[in-house]
Amino acid sequence: MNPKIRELARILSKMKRGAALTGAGVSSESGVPTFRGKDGLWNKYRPEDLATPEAFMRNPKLVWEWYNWRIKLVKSTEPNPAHYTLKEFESIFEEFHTITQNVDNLHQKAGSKNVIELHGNLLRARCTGCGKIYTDFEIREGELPRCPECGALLRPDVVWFGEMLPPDALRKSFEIARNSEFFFVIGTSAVVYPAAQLPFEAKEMGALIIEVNIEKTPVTAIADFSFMGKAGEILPEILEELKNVKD
Ligand code: BJW
Ligand code: ZN
Repeated sequence: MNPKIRELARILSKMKRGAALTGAGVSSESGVPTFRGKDGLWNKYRPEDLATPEAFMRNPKLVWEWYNWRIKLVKSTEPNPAHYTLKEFESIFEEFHTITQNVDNLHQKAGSKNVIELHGNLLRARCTGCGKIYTDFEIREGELPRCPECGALLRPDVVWFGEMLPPDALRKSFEIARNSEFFFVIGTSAVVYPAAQLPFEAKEMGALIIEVNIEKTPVTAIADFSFMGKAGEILPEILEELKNVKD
């Protein structure tokens, strides 16, 4: 066992309140593509064409086609050991929240209850007219989905560049970051704001920062523990060691 993991587990075993900020890297072992990096979506597609309100107004068909592909893909995936570990953390610690930038629903599918979605969810659509949320919307080939209530176009219920994050989720996330004794930052490049501010906020309030990523990020410099490796491998090791220490 990695001695750093043992040391971390000893420290965590005395703590009560914590959280994790997760990003696309947490789901990559489930087969969901990340955004940045060699195999990332933004290496193949331009965010300006697909993930802004302007892109949607310009070409809703193109945007929906891309989202349909991603919705199908995500529906065919399953949570991995990283998601399941975070679910376990909810019963190991007195208070534990998963603040996610992911839109793939995999934390919920793994059974996590305290999930805060900062960038929305692919499995929901929202009416651009009346704002109604739909969880079972059907998209027919070559047709744009419309609101059964008001007839306006539906859009994916996700947060695009230049859009505000859901205010309640954002407020709650900052509150959690400021009140956490420990704060995990897992599988995120930590470059998209305001989510990327959360680890710095937690650090400023004295939280222990634990990063799990296959490469360095802007958070690495402030991390008390930095594990360079796959989330689906490192997190279960931390969980196992935590259980050993607690016994
Ligand atoms: C592993 C692993 C394994 C891999 N184990 N690790 C200049 C111009 C315009 C705007 C801005 C600007 N400067 C700042 C802004 C604001 C902008 C922003 O931050 N831009 C930066 C990119 C510069 N932010 C916004 O616009 C936000 N809104 C906002 O700020 O509102 C106020 C405002 C309004 C108007 C103007 C200015 C401000 C909204 C951001 C919305 C982000 N939306 C997306 C798409 C969601 C919908 C969808 O999925 O289609 O969210 S973009 C994309 O990035 C997605 C992600 O949630 C987000 C973060 O990405 P994430 O999760 O970190 O993924 P990656 O791929 O970047 O990283 C993966 C990591 O995993 C890597 O580090 C790997 O190493 C690692 N990894 N495998 C462990 N197995
Ligand atoms: Zn409507």
